[in-house]
Amino acid sequence: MTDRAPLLSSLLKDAAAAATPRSSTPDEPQVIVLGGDAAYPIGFHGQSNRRTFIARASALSLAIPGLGAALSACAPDAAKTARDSAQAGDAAAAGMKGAAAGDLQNSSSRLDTSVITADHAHAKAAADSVSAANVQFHRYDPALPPPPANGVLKLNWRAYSRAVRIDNSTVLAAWTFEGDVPGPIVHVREGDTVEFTLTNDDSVPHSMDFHAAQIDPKQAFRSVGKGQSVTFTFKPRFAGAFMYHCGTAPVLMHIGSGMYGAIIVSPRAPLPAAREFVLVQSEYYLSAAVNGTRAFDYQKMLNTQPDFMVFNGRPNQYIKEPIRVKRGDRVRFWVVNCGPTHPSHFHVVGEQFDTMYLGAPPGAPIRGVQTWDVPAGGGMVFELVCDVPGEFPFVNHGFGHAQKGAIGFLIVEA
Ligand SMILES: [Cu+2]
Repeated sequence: MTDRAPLLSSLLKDAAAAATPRSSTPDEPQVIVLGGDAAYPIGFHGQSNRRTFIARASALSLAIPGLGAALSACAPDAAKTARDSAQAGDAAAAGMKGAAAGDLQNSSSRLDTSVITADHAHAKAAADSVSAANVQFHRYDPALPPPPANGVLKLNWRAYSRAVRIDNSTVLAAWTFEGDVPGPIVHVREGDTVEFTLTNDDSVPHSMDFHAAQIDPKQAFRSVGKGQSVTFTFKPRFAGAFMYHCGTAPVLMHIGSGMYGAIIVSPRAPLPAAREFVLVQSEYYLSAAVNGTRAFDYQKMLNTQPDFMVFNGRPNQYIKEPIRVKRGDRVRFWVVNCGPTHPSHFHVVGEQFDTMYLGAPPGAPIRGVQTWDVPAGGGMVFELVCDVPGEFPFVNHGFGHAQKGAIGFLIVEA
């Protein structure tokens, strides 16, 4: 850090300070419970938290006949808190009409997240707290893995809760695909076959929505309950950088809790040789620490002011361990913005993109780009030729968000 730009050092120091929970001590690992599966923070067994949980659930249930009544019956104060939260609930419930509780197999009835039992949530949170202190940090490898050699990619994935360390002082108890945030990078070529199975190990229903697929979402992207699986097959029609995510309602909660990643589709005819990297931008919304634990904050997700904005799940990870290439290399960034809400104003300081693809490469390249917005739920391809050695920060040029961790270094070695 000391040999790098003072401005950048200053920014990162400030960002790290801002991200430190007020109630923490320097040596105390923070456990951030992102998922509603851990809706009861560790050591927080009181009625007020139960009210919070029920209020959230009730707010979500407003658009669902029957579910709201059931929740009111089990919590006398729920009706009031539901009214208090009605505005947020209406926003969350948009697009969730006509659902019925318990119908897990139908993608139009996805509000089952709101019927997690308190006992389960509590037990799960406690289990997560035991393991969190021992969770090791690992740098999320941004390198694009090779596509399948035979044109068929078989994926058998599991959805489950897991503690994920994102920096020295912060551990997430996230909802995950395959145990990490983001989930694994998927790479295929246009026209390959993806045979996908998701098995849900969690008590919360989950699902999978690949943006690279053209398929009936009501069937393929349906939610499944604990111990159940969903299988579907698709052939990506277009090359590009695509998002995948859990589509179980409220989608905001499931994406906000860690269930997303990138599926990269290369064109049949190879693009120019390059060092290829995948950057997934996303946001974390967290409540204050309670006994070292921070629960996910659904209201914050609705308010859209994130605590962290990150590339590949960890704030500033490529500042500490940069992406390194050689002088003369072409670098191709496949940038996927998983949101859940904000755009990524992607930019490399001191460089220019000689080629950028809004849509499927190699069609209609745009030349000489400084910055381009990747929308939430979108993906684009950015290329540059590293003919100048140096240390080039890649950033979300919306600096209110770069400041929260969406920044890294591309080191071009001479
Ligand atoms: Cu999910």
